[in-house]
Amino acid sequence: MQVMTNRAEYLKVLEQMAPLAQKVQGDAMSTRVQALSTGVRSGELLIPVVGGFSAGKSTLLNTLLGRNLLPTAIRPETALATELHYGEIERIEAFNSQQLVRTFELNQFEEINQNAAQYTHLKIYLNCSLLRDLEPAVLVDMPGFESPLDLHNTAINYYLDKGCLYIALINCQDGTVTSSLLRQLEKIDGYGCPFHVFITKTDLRPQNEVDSVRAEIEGQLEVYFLGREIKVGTVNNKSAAQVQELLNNIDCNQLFRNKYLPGLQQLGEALSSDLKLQADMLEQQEQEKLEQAVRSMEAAVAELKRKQLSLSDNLEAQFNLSQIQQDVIKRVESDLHANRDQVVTQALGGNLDLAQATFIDVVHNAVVNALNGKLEEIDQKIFSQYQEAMGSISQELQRNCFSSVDFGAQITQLVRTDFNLSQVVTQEPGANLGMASNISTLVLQGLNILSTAAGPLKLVVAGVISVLNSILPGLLSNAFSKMREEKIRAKVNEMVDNIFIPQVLTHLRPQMSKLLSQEISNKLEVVSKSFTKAVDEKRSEMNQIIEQNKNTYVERQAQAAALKQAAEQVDMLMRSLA
Ligand SMILES: Nc1nc2c(ncn2[C@@H]2O[C@H](COP(=O)(O)OP(=O)(O)O)[C@@H](O)[C@H]2O)c(=O)[nH]1
Ligand SMILES: [Mg+2]
Repeated sequence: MQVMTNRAEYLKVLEQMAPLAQKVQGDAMSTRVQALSTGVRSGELLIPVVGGFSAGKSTLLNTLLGRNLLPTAIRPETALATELHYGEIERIEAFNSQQLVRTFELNQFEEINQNAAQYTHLKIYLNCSLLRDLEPAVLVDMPGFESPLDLHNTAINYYLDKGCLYIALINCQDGTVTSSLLRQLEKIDGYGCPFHVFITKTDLRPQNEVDSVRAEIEGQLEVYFLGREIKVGTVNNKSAAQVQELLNNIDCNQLFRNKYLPGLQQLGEALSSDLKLQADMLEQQEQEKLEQAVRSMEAAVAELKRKQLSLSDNLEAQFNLSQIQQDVIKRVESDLHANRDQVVTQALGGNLDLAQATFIDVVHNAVVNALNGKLEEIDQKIFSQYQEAMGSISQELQRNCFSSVDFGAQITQLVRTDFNLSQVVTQEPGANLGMASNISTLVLQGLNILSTAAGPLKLVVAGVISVLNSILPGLLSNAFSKMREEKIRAKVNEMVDNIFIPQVLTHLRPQMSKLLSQEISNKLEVVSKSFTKAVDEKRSEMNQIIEQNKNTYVERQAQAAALKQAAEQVDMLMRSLA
């Protein structure tokens, strides 16, 4: 177990922040400080081991553990995301969403696999020094990027989002990095998370071929990451020395800092500006102005609601949905054609399950690639629309009541703080069911903040995958029972191009526009609710200050001075962190 100086430092800062947060009216700030303290105190650092189906992920972890524990060579639908924890009593815990549903012995994997559809993820507890020394880091054995089961995908997406360092594996027999892995690495990198790439199964190739595959992949990564040099390591089922060395040198302190410092800083800034605002309000001599400010806040809530309605009514025009939909379908079509041969070979070889998994993987990557950037632009656009709405309220307030305070900026800062908090406060993987259901489970430590704002693509991708899962088995077995009689490969290819792929697109097209609008409506709702909540918080603070205005001006000035002093203390704490 590494000694975590950063954890201790952040906890100390949060401990000092707690009484300062209590000085602001209302308990929302205190609750935030508490929620973050809980997150920091119990925070685990997840290290997902990612890579395509059959890349050798479970085998690598078995080699590291020195025991043949995790099942290998299993079918995609039985693969469950599995956390590896240190624990004196060895066991496997099976979860369904947030619930621990059953505990198994280590040798009961077969039974777990048979019922895999019922679980979201597993936690294995092993009494071994590797895992103990790694704490608070936790290795996670990941299934391929897309499981045929929605339930499993919620957990997969959770880990893909929440890791703080990633180990990516590529089967050296593949020779290249797939586009899905590249996309994944790009996303990880975009979050500022480190990743390490290894080629696996190097015992199956002569050394010179392994070297050239490694050089090839390093070249590919360098091009993709614009000239950055990324070293690729090697492992096989006899030696995991290079991964072991990586694990020995993991800097948990640095990882911990990456994960928690930004949220802590945001919270500090929000607290400081809240204290200053309340001091200003106390010093305000004209009661009327405060009351006017409360009315402006009420107007702001109404304005936010109007904004949501007007954007929802014009999704198509505002966000150019049909163009996006067309681009996605076009991309899916061309990627399916490009990967046709591989799928046909698998299907003609009788492996319809594998053909289906490959097919889904291709569509998944196509959708992710086509939407890449676009939905983030939409996020930005939604956010700035709301910011703008707050801006006009802010101006009115500045004119009428508080010339020195930018409410719009404060509200936006609060919303950002809450989004970040919801990202770092630990939950069970199954809780992350995409935005729609998050809205109904807005409770985190008694605080109404959004539980993780589920990456930009999740709903669409999950929707597409579930459409494919429902139509593909029928289409595939139908098509290929006919095709096997055709024997001639060219003829089969022609049928795939002209009948099979168009059929898939026909199913996908109407779903795509439905999913896109649904995704954007959900985003609107989430953003609208967060802004409304922040405005409500300010309004209730103001009402409480108005109550206090029974006190004499001198008393209020003394209170204001105390608040300003608290704000300075918070600022000082924040400076001590940098
Ligand atoms: N020869 C050899 N086979 C391996 C190696 N790693 C994995 N395999 C085999 O490849 C298959 C898939 O491995 P698995 O660990 O289940 O892959 P996962 O799907 O990424 O977890 C299994 O049959 C493994 O025995 C390796 O280094 N050498
Ligand atoms: Mg596996």
